[in-house]
Amino acid sequence: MGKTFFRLRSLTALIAGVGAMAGQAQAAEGQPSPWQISLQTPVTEVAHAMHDFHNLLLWIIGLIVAFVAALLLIVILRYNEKANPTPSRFSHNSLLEVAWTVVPVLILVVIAVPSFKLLRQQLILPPSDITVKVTAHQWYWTYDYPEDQGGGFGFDSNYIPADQLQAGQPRLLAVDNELVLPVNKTVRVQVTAADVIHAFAMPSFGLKIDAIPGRLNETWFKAEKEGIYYGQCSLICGQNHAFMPIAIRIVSEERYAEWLAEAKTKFAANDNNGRPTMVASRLASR
Ligand SMILES: [Cu+2]
Repeated sequence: MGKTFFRLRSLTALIAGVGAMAGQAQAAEGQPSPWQISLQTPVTEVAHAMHDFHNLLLWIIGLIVAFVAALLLIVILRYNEKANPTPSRFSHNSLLEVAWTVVPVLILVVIAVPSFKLLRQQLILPPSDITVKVTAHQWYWTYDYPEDQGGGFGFDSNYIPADQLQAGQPRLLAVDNELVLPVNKTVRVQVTAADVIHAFAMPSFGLKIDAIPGRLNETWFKAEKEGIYYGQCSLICGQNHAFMPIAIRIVSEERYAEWLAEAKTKFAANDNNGRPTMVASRLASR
């Protein structure tokens, strides 16, 4: 009786624990959370597609593991020396050999179809509403807003050291100047680097692209939800690689227009910042 009660109690505790973990995983959007067990909440079409693909693969992998484990168990139990003292001596079975060649091929085809679909979605840029240029440096990011889209300024984005954090700012993710962009707009992101290779990555957007000196890479996103989203440089780039986070604040269209006006004054002194003024139409033609 006591034992059963104890078991029941551990089971309840386990269920509560898993529930708490699931709750935790959903608690903080746009950033990792303690005990998170799945991917970060997706907020773009591409990120949703990535999650679906991930879940499909999880099912396929799970079924293969279960199948192979069952075969192993059968072999161990039924064909051990004791249970099967005189083994058969055949070494070929044409039907089986065809099956174990064809079935994996079919599984790969099932994986390939959504995989290529996702790649198309990521790599073929839809017509964009806004362009921003991202330049990686050792060890911070520079964001440029094109002149012909109400911008014409650029600024640096540095992480906030742990002893200067305000309430609610996550350590090693919060930055002084966030990349501000509007919700439900297709944003073309042009990525390059000024020194070594870095990578611009935003898990909630399903976005990761290399920042390579002398090369202009392009990607895109369309965020469905306002909020603050965090990412990190994702290619080891030197001693302070862990100290160049990415913070994107997605705001309403009205707020974005206000921010553009404020930022124009705030970053006026940075105008050009030694860089040629950025014009989206000129960059888009590349
Ligand atoms: Cu980096």
